[in-house]
Amino acid sequence: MTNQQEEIHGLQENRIFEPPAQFKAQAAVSGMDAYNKLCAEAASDYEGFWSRLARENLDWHKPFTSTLNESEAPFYKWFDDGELNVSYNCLDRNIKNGLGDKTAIIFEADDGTTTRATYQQLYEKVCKFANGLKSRGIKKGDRVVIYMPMSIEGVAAMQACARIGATHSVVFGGFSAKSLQERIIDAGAVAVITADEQVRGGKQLPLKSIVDEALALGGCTTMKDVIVYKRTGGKISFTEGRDTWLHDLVEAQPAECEPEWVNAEHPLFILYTSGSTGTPKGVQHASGGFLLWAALTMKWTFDIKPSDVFWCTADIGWVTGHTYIAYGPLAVGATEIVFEGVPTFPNAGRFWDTIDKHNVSIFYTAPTAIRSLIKASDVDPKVHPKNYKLSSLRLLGSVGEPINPEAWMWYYRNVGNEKCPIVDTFWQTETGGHMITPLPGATPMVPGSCTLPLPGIMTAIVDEAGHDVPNGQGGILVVKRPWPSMIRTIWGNPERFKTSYFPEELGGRMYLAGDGAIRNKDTGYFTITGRIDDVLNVSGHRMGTMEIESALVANPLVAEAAVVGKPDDTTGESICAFVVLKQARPTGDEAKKLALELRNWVAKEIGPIAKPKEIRFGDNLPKTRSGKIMRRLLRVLAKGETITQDISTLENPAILEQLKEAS
Ligand code: 6R9
Repeated sequence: MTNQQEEIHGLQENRIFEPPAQFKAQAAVSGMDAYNKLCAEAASDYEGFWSRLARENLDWHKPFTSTLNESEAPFYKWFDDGELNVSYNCLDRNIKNGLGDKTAIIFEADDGTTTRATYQQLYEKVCKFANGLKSRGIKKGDRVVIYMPMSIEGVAAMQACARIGATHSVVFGGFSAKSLQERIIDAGAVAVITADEQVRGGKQLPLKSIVDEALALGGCTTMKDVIVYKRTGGKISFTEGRDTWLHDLVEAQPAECEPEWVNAEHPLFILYTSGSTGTPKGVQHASGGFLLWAALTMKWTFDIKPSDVFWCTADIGWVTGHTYIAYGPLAVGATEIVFEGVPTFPNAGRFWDTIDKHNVSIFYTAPTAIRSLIKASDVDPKVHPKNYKLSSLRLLGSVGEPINPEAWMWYYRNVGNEKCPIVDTFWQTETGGHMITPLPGATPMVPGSCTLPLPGIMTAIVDEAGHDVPNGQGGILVVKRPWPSMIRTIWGNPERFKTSYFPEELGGRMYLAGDGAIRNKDTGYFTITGRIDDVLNVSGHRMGTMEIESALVANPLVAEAAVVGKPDDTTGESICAFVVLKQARPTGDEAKKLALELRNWVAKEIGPIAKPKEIRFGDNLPKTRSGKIMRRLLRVLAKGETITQDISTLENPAILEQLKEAS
């Protein structure tokens, strides 16, 4: 391995940070002995381990007798003769335990206005919402799309669906009408819950009109209801018979709603995520196993205590917002922040200011946010975290992409004041919750490494034939045993589930994460080296290169397109598109104009997050004699590096010169 590779893989990182003694003394999992004991329990009696945890951490309406059912593997079932309700476990259970007057949610609006809901108030809101949905004929098993801003109502919408056994599919508010329409059709949704507008960084942005546009695109044959939460009072149009204001829907509803008891395997939600090929996949999660892991990782990874104020900065449109906003914190009776705004408004001190304002004790964000705030505080020292108290913090977390050691150190020193452990949590939409992460009161931390799998999570690194590779040698990250919060299937496409996640090449029983990883020779610690498929990670958002390419070639001007990732200091990766137009290759101002047009086109087709940062025009793309685009060469060109690889199979070497720089 070259020095550069070693650096990337964090192998040269030899700084070790022990968990602070004070933290360790009070931690749920205290010390490596406690961690090892849990791992040993899982290793000696896997089902016994999970069945104990499921009994201890959830309230069951009908207790389960079967823990893991492997009869239809890889379609694994957990606790599948048990019955429960997720919303009951998040609300009623806490009220029964005397937490009715405890604050469940502190809503911090974009403009700094604060609204609170106690567990009792949230319970009433959710029950009225659930009754309102029922009054529209929405029932157990129906799919409901949620296209909402960050709000108490957004969380309540998810909880209300769970309460009546409807399966929600949250679509991130940044997705376009077309993406929304595709998801509504794929899920066969009967209703969309949305808001008139959303507010971000002082600007009002449309939501309801995008829903109108999505439905006008046609094909949403199952769709009957649009329910609209009034966030801004902005002007929107209303379709009689189809559209209802949320406040009208819930007004006369009773504040109690008997939960719908569902089987543990009942689909709690579908969440679309990008894969390497084809359209986004509807990742389906089950009720019991998902909630168990959401609750348990709140206790293990976040060491949640009754007095904590927990803040996960994700959006409910992503899996992080599902597990660590809508469900996990409520399942353990915590107080959490729901944040509407952006990290840079009114200035780049917003996170630090909000931590002080609400005495946040556990803060969970993405490396891309940290890196952009490092930059911002270099430019404007007033927003540097040292200008804030931040004394309420006791634990920091990171999620979404690898955190580089420099960003880790900055976070540790300046935000955590060298007193807070950092949990670098590796997981995915498909895994439902954390997989590999330090435990804050146990695991010695190494910047840039997500360290060790949680107890019961059987991760390994294998080669392409599925054989274990020794520590120190990179390979493919897999999980060798099923776990409760794992993806159950791809909605409507079980075949794709099998081929994507349990490929025959690996024996058909190992979960393929899609990431490369390497374990440290001495410590066995995992470092994630990035996706091994054509999936990009831009600001922690997953995007398939194929999706962006399809969007580009859907433009009448475009003949061909290839999209690759390019390392980016702030966003981790950025999107670089190589485009061949039907017309002659544009240059100068013409190229600039067309690049802008195509970027806006992609925003319209998928959403602004998928906009290529750079577009380069060529007369052709580098291809093999059999016509395959040589993406590895494009990746080198995107980085601005010289091609040193073998190009003997390349049909048209002259094209490389043309694609070297931005048009
Ligand atoms: C939770 C979430 C999953 C992909 C995953 C990997 C990357 C997430 C990471 C990380 C290194 C971490 N990823 N956390 N890579 N270290 N701590 O982000 O889900 O949107 O499905 O993305 O993100 O590449 O495969 P999702």
